[in-house]
Amino acid sequence: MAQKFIEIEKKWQKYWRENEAMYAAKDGTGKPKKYVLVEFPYPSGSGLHIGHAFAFTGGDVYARFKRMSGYEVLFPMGWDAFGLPTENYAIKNKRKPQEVTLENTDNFREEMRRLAFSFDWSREVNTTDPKYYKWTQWIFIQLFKNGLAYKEEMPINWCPSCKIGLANEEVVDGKCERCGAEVERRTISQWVVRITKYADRLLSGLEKTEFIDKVKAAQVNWIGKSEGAKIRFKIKDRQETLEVFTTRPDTLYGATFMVISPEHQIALELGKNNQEIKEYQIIARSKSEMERTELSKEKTGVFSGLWAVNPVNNKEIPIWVSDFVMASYGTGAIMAVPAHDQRDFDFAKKFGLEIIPVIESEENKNNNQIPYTKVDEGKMINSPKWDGLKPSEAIKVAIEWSRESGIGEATTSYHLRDWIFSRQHYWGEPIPMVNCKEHGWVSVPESELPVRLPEVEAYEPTDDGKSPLAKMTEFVNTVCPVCGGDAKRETDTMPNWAGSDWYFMRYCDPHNDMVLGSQEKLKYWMPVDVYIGGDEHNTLHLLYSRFIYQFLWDVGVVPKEQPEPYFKRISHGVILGPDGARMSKSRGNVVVPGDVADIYGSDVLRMYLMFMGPYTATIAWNEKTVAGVKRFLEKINSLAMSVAKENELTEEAVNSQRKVMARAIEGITHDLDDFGFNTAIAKLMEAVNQLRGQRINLEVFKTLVILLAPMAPYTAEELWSQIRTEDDTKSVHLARWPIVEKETVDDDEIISIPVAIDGRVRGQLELRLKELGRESEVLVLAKQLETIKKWIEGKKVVREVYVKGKMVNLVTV
Ligand code: ANZ
Repeated sequence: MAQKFIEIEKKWQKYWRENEAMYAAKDGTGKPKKYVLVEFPYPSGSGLHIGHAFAFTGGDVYARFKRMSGYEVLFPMGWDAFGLPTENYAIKNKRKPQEVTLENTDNFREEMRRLAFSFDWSREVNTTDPKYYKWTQWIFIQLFKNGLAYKEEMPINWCPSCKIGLANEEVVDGKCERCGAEVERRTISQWVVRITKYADRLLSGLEKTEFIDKVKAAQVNWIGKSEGAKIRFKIKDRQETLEVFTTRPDTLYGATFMVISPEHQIALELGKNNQEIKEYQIIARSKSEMERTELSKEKTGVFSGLWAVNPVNNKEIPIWVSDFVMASYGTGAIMAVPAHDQRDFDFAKKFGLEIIPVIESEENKNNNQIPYTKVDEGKMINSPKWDGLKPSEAIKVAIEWSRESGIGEATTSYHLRDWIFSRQHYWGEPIPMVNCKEHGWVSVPESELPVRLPEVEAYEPTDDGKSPLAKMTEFVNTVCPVCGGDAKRETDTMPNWAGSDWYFMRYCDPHNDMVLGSQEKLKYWMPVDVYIGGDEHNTLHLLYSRFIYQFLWDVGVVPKEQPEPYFKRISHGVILGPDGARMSKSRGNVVVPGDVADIYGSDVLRMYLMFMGPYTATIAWNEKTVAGVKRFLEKINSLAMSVAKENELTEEAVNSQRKVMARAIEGITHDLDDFGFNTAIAKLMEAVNQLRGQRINLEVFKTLVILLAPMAPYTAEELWSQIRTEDDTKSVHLARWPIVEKETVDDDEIISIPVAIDGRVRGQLELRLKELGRESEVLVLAKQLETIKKWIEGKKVVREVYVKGKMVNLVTV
């Protein structure tokens, strides 16, 4: 058996390779389009891992299914190849990252071909290809020209082991996400991208997508929009005021002290002459944000010596300096209300500060040890101006009062920070900027792009935190594009996110040298209909790429019709080791897809991956089920021997077999549409069991093979080659996805067919099964739909396509 599947795989790989066009997406055909995207991998030296195989198989089954269902499918692949792991590997092995990348991508591509992924290889992209990163750099220049990229001295998270600055997002529990080393803080001059300007757009844009709730929530939480007020407190014996951001102005009477962050302007000033504050600031600087804000952390702080005046009752309250207040959020200062905020409570307890409750409810009446935080229950007390109100009402009254008194106003804060875009590393896109004494930072003229990454011998990160490019004088020294005088190039490179935040656009028009993608092609393919990826990318990658897309939309690079890049987002599950734990080398529970394919063949691997459970679930590997899937494919193979000769079966027998298939077609089509791969396979298994032991009608068997094709492409192709007749397509993967034949079911059953305008579904047409064949009538009915009329009004319909029983597409100009 083993020998046989290897032979079959080789044969069809060769055939598919020679006929690669069958999987190539054609631009702007009359057919409705489906853009199916799976996150492109970082091509590591260890080859495809099981998570890749799982993610890509799901995408592939769906893409094949949609292709067979009459869609023009774009299912591309490429390489997110810049980044530290390759750089580290190359340094260790004294090789060039360019060479290592080439080897790894070649290896990945071969492995993907072996697993029969139907990618359109003519559109392959590689983020490290100068032809590609020319556009990554071009996007940066547009950000700069539009005031969205600026250089600033920023305290950054510094990983002493990777010798690299990390974005906040790359620090997990105070440790470097990649290597686990304790992260320090350092201040260096960095390029920063103003993503915060898009905070509201990134929120409102979600309404135009069909992301599942979990993904939307991840985006919303990350942006962290918070409605509240700014309130200014007088400082005793000083001119300036201290402004705080609070979401709870209702608790003003309970504000018994204030806290400023160690980096607050006032603290910095005091630190110059106050040794205690100075030392506190030095310690705070070495702590990560996570460490500082953690709720359970023991509170520390220093009294500033200053007093503020609570505007609501003119009470004098002390101002403290503490690191649990962050400089970068709100105003970097807070009014502390220990009776109703946990951190303030802990702080007050530690330093013996006053605690005044201002909300009373059933819940907190007898227990003042736990700060009461709710806004929708209880009533205000000890607050003469708004006693008796519910906290939520008092918030409004307090804001109004502060506005009238001229000491405050309603405001909104966001947890989203600007995006630090500089990395002090070699293996990334050079930032296309030049510094001139006279003209400051100037972008490289677009005609000079790409700024190529010089190929050099040594590129180890340096201890002083500078990029290795800084040592390459030939690269560094250049002329100012404005005045022609001496100037120096930026030597930092871009973060890994840069290449991956727009790659889905490049697939639409991968070879265009003039623009990053033509309007026409972007208009046809965008948005991505389904974007498949890991949970870990539901926040940052999704947010960054949505931001870049929205920005490019604003500057007219992408067509106005598509304000969001992704329509649906599917986050697939994680495959655990056979022991139920996360796969890891140290545990020795890693399952390598290539090894499984060696033993059982690629189809078994694919089918098992899809059958083991819901696509979105986290499930442990189970060798027994692999064997079960293998037996199933053997069963289907053996059914081929039972195909009946013409007229061998009675009409009744044929009809009963057709009924079995009708049910399978309906169920499997529905499931695949919903990414229910495991249930689709279960239905296929059920159909096979019902047909077993009989002679089988040829057409019925063909249908079975077509239904199998997306899941087990080799087995289906081989069977098809044995049974196909003259009228059939040469490859099963070009065959039409079956629809339920009308005589097998009730003629009057109503089914609903999507009606698309220029490839985008705009309505649904309800038809009786017996009407499905009447093409001209169907087209007329489609155009009369209320939901469709408004889209074609004033336009000319130049092409009308009806894919029987599947869909209508109207092409307009
Ligand atoms: C008084 C108060 C009373 C607060 C109360 C909360 C509860 P979110 O919801 O995350 O926006 N805060 C403001 N700026 C801060 C900073 N830079 N660092 C640390 N904490 C800061 O949180 C807003 C609340 O977090 C603000 O409302 C403020 O404390 C605190 F019963 O003000 B509050």
